[in-house]
Amino acid sequence: MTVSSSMALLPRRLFLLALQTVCGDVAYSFPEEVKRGSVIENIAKDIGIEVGKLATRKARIDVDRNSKGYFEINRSTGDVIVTERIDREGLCGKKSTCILKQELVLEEPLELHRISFHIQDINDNSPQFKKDTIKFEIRESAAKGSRYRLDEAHDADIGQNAIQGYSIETNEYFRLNVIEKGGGGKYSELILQKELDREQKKELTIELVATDGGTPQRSGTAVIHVSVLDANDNAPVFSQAVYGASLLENSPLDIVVITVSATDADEGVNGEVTYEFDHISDESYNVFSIDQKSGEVRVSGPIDYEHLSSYEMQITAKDGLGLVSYCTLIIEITDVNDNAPITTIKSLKNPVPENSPPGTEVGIVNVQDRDSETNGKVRCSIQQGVPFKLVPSIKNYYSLVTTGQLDRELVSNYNITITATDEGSPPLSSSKSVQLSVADINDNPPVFDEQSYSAYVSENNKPGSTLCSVSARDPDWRQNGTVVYSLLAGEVNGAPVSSYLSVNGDTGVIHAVRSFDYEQFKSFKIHVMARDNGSPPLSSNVTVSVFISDVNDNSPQILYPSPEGNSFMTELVPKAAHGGSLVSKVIAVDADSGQNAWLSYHIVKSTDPGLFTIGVHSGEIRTQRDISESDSMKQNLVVAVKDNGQPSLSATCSMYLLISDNLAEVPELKDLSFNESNSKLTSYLIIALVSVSTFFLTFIIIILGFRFCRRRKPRLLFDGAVAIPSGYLPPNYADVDGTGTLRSAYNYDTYLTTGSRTSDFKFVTSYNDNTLPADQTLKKSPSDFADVFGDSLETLEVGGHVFELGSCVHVFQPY
Ligand SMILES: *[C@@H]1O[C@H](CO)[C@@H](O)[C@H](O)[C@H]1NC(C)=O
Ligand SMILES: *[C@@H]1O[C@H](CO)[C@@H](O)[C@H](O)[C@H]1NC(C)=O
Ligand SMILES: *[C@@H]1O[C@H](CO)[C@@H](O)[C@H](O)[C@H]1NC(C)=O
Ligand SMILES: *[C@@H]1O[C@H](CO)[C@@H](O)[C@H](O)[C@H]1NC(C)=O
Ligand SMILES: CC(=O)N[C@H]1CO[C@H](CO)[C@@H](O)[C@@H]1O
Repeated sequence: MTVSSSMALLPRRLFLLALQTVCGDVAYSFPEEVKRGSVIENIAKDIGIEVGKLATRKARIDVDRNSKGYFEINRSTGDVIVTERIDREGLCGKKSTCILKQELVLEEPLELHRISFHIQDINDNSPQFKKDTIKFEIRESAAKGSRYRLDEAHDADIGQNAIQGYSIETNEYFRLNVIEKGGGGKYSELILQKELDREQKKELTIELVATDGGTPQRSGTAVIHVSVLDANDNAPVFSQAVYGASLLENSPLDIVVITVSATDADEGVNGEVTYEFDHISDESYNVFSIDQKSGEVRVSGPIDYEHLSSYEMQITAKDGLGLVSYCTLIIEITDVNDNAPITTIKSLKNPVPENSPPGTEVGIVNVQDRDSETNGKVRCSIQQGVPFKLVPSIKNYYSLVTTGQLDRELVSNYNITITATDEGSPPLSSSKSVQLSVADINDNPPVFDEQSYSAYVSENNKPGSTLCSVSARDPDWRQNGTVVYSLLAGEVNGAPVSSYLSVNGDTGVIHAVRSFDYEQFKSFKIHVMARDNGSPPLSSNVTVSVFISDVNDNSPQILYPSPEGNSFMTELVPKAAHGGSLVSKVIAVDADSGQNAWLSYHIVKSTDPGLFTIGVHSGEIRTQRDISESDSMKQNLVVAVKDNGQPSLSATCSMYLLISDNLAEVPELKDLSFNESNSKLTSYLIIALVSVSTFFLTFIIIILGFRFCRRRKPRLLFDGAVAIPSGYLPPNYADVDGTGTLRSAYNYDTYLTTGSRTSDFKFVTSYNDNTLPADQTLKKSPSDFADVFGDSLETLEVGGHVFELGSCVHVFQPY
C-alpha cells in the first residue's frame, strides 16, 4: 500500500496504482495534501466509459450526507479532481490505512461505482515535543549512570514518517538512550555519564532533537534545561590556613581579636558557613569566643600573659550539611606591666641582739615580678632612717644587713618597709613591712633617779616605819632590767646597818628596823645597791643619808637644885641684900635640841610672892626688892622649868632660901626641911650642900678650862659640856654632830649662871634643824625644812647674828 517509492518515480503522474475492487470498483491511492485541482485519475478509462458520455450521464461523485466532498469529476475529461485539502492525519489520525470511500454515480442508466481513495501519508508533520523546554533539576551528587526519562516527542505522521529517533547535542555530562516502546513509539532518557558539579556549571542546556523517517526528514527540538542542584560537595575554605594575631594582655572583654573567614562554594544551606572552635584547651575556651556567623574571635575572659603567653587553637568552618575545614589561630599575648613585684621574706633573724655588729645579716628578701622583660625587672629599697640596708645578692635575692649599732633601749622595734618597684611603664611597686625587734643584752646598769637620797625621820619612830624610797631604773628588758635593791654591808655606830634599816628588794622602800633616838645619833649614811637580774648582773649604788629629827621627848632635867627634894638645898640670902641681887640660879638642861631644849623658868609657888623673881631664860633668882626685917627668914620657892617643845615638857624643883647672914644662925634649919622630924636628914643635907658647892666650883673651873681650849679647838667644848657630872646628866646628852646644812653654821650660846655670883659658864649646844615641832618625819628636802624653820621664827637676822624668838634673846655666834 505504501507508494512512496512510485511517487518519487512518477512525479508528474500522481496516479500510481489502480486498485481493482472485487466488485469492479475502482480504488485510487494518492498522497495526502495534494493541491486542489490536482487530477488524481481518469475514471472514465478506469470504468470503461466514454468520456463523452460522462456529461450526458451526469457523472458525479456523491458523498454521504454527512461527508464532505473532497473530489469532483471533470465531465469533459473524466478526471477526478481534488477539490479540498486532504489531510490524512485529520481524517484518519493514527490509523495505518486511511481510505475515503466515495461513489461515482452515472445516470441513464444509473450506474454506481464505488471509488476508494487510499490516502497515503506523506511526511508532512514534524516531530513535536509537548513543551519546548524540558526542565530537570538534578542534584550534583547524582551518581554516574543515573537515568532521567525525557518527554516523548510526537509526530502526527505514521509509519516511517513517525518518529524514528532522538538525539541530543553532544555534551560531556549526558548521553541519550532511546528506547522503543512496546506500541512502537520511542522515547529517550538521559544517562549521566559524568558527575555534575554545580560549582562548575550550574545549568545545562541541551538540545534534544527528535527525527522522523520521512523524506525529507523532519525533526523537532526541545531544550533540555538541567539545573544542577547543589549537593554539599564543597567544604568551606579558609582564607588563610594559619591566622596570627597579637593581643595585649588584660584586653577588655568583647574586643575583636581577629576575624577568620571561610568561603563555601556551595549555595544556600550548603554554603552557609558556621565557625567554631575545635578541640581547644579549656584555657582558650574560657578566654575566647567565636561568633558562629561572622567568624569574629572575641575576648571573653581575662587575658593574662603570665598565665599563658600564647594561645593556639583550631577553628572549624562548617557548612550547613556538615562539611568542615580547619584553620589554626595563633594569638600571641603581649605583656603589660600589670603585676606588681612581690616581696617575700625568705628568712629573718628576729629578734636581733642589740650587740650585733654593723653588717650583720638579719634577713633574706626575695623579690619577684611575674611580668617579663623590663616589666619584670625590679629594684628594691628600704626607707631612710633605719640602721639597715639592702644588699643585692644573687639574682632576685637581697640581704638585709645592719648598718649601725643597735640599741634596744633607744629603739626596740623596727618597722622596715621594703619597697620593690619594677621598670615597667608606668612602673608598679609594692611594699612589705618587716617587724624586727631588737633582743636585749644586759648592757645598762640600774641608775638611781637621784645622785643621793636623804631621809628625814623623827626620833621615836615606830620600828618598821617607812623612811624613804629609792628607785633605780634599768632600761634593759625583763630580768636584765629588773632592779633588786639591797643594803650594802656597813656599820652604823658599830652595829651592822641591817640592824637599823632594811630595804624592800622590789620596791626600794627603806624601813626603819628600830626606833631611832635623836639624842643618840642625828644622822647616818648607808649605801643602797641596785642590781639587775641579768647574767652577769650589773649594779650601782647610792648613798642614803638618814637624818633623825628631834622630838620633844626629854623633859628638862634640873641639875640644880636637885629636883628630888630629898636633899635640902638651901641658899643663904644676906639680910642686907638689895633688890636685884642675884640670889641663886636654877640650872636645868634638856637632852632635846633646838626649841625642844629652850628652857624657860617660872616661879610657880613662893612663900612671899613679891620678894623673888626668876629670869625667865636665865633661871637666875634675884631679889625683887630690898630684904626687910619683916620678911620671913625661911623662903620657899617652887620653880618650874619648861621647854619650848610642842607639847612642852616641864620639871619642877623646890628652892629653899634662908635670909640670914650666917648658917649657924639658923637653928631651925631643920624646920626648913619639909620633913623636920629626921635630924639625920638635916646633917645629910648639909653634907650634900657642901659637896654640891664643891662640885660646882670644880665644874666651873673645868668649864673655864675647856672654854679656853675651845678658842683653838672649839668642838671640844661640847665634850666639855658633857663633863657635867654624869649623875646629873641624861645618858646621851649633848651629842652634837654638825652634819646638818644650816645648823652647822651657827651655834648659840646660852649663858647660865650658877648659884655663885662670880662664876658663870657657857653651855653651848648646837643649833640644829631638829628644833622643829615634832612632825612625823619622812622624806623632807632641805628646802622644805628651811620653810618650816623660817615659819617658826619670828625674826631671823642671820647677818646681824641677832635672832629673836618670842621674848627670848639669843646671841648667835658664827661658828
Ligand atoms: C609599719 O609601717 C607600715 C608603713 O609605714 C604601716 O602601714 C604599718 O602599720 C607599720 N606597722 C607597725 C606595726 O607599726
Ligand atoms: C638579758 O641579757 C642577756 C645577755 O646579757 C641575754 O642573753 C638575755 O637574753 C637577756 N634577757 C632578756 C629577757 O632579754
Ligand atoms: C659603789 O659605787 C661606786 C661608784 O659609784 C663604786 O666605786 C663602788 O665600788 C661601789 N661599791 C660597791 C660595793 O659596789
Ligand atoms: C618626915 O619624916 C616622917 C618620919 O620620918 C615621914 O613620915 C614624913 O613623910 C616626912 N615628911 C616629909 C615631907 O618628907
Ligand atoms: C468543468 C470543467 O472543469 N471543465 C473542463 C474539462 O476539461 C476541459 C479540457 O481540458 C476544460 O476545457 C474544461 O474547462
